[in-house]
Amino acid sequence: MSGKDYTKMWEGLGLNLENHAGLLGVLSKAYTDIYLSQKNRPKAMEYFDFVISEVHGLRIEEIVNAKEAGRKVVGTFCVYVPEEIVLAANGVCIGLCAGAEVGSSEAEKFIPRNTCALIKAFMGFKLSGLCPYVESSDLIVGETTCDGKKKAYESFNDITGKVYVMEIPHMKTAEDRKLWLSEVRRFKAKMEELTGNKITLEGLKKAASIVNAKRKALQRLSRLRAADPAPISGLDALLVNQVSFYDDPVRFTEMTSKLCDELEQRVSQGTGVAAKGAPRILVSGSPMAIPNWKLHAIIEGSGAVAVGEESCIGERNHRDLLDENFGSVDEAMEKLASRYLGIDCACFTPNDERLGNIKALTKNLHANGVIHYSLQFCTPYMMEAYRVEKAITETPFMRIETDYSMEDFGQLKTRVEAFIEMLK
Ligand code: BJ8
Repeated sequence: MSGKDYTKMWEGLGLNLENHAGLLGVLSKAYTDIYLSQKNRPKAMEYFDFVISEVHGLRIEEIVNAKEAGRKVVGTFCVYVPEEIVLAANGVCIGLCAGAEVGSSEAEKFIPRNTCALIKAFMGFKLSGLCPYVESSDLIVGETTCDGKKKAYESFNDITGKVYVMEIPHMKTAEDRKLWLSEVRRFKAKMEELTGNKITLEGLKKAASIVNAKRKALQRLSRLRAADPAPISGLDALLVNQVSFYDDPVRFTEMTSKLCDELEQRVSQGTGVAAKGAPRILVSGSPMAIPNWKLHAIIEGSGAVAVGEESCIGERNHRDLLDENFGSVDEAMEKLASRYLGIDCACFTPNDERLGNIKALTKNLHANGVIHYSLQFCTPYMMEAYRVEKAITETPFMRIETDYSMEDFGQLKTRVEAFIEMLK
């Protein structure tokens, strides 16, 4: 942290100060052990180190200041929620997914034990008074993607009183597209009501260019990871993708572009984070929210490099740009609906696009192994892993199911090491 004392701000947000101090201590230790111990990191990662050190400090202060200036804060849990609409209403959009095992016993008073770790974590963080993002949100947007989230939002609304749910269809027929377009329009109306600001064509154009610029910077980062030797570790690239959900989008784009400039130089000089020819792994599946760095730490601690994340905290979030060629607010809604319905979440059936996307990514990133990662009890991704395995015929494949605890760390490490050994 910057050394500034944020206690008053945290108190004002209603955090449990004792629990919160414990969480920051654990986070800081994990970050030092996993991130700061890496060798040969790009210099531009210093910015992201700083962001993490201030993730509950300076960034929250910025958000609190934005609220005082009259802006509304919208927390989201899913990449289907159109960020452009939030920005066009002059709102602040932040991702709320949580990646640490916190407050499970509290969460289990509202949801079953066999719920995925991500859902348990967002309930647990709130119930333990640990999440300044949830506390600063004026509106929390949920979605009807998987059953676990859909039902957890009912309890989450009982607890917070600020949940709004978007209905996401589970197929992509013409009728589903109509339903989704009407949901995008309903969300626009909700944002106008929340903020008191009319969403205009000009506002949407500006928002589209901000969000597309962020996507382009992330796409550039993704392409640079195709080089051998890889110019950046998977851990660092994952972190950049995680930060993209929290940071101010314009500043984030600028700093990610700086990182990419440095990576381009590294590629031209043949500088990498691992030796040329080191095994290259594509990680595919459930999202990895901050501070879930477990699998990447295992992969990279075993002598391989994670070169891509086929995940919502990764490719699924930035692969498709919004078509900015719209001439009216209604046309913008249609383009938004179409762009967001292109996302290939395992909650859809059928979801064949995802299989093709994984194959293309494996080829483009020159991955020589695919590790399919599902959070335990994440039925959509656990189920779809079987179809992915059948589709990935030319590349060695491995399926992993785990949660946020460290109990299976040793067992996973043994399996991943054996897999990587086979790739050499
Ligand atoms: S678009 S992946 S962000 S829903 S891990 S809570 S799916 S049981 S997070 Fe997701 Fe949107 Fe899909 Fe992406 Fe349910 Fe699975 Fe838990 Fe999950």
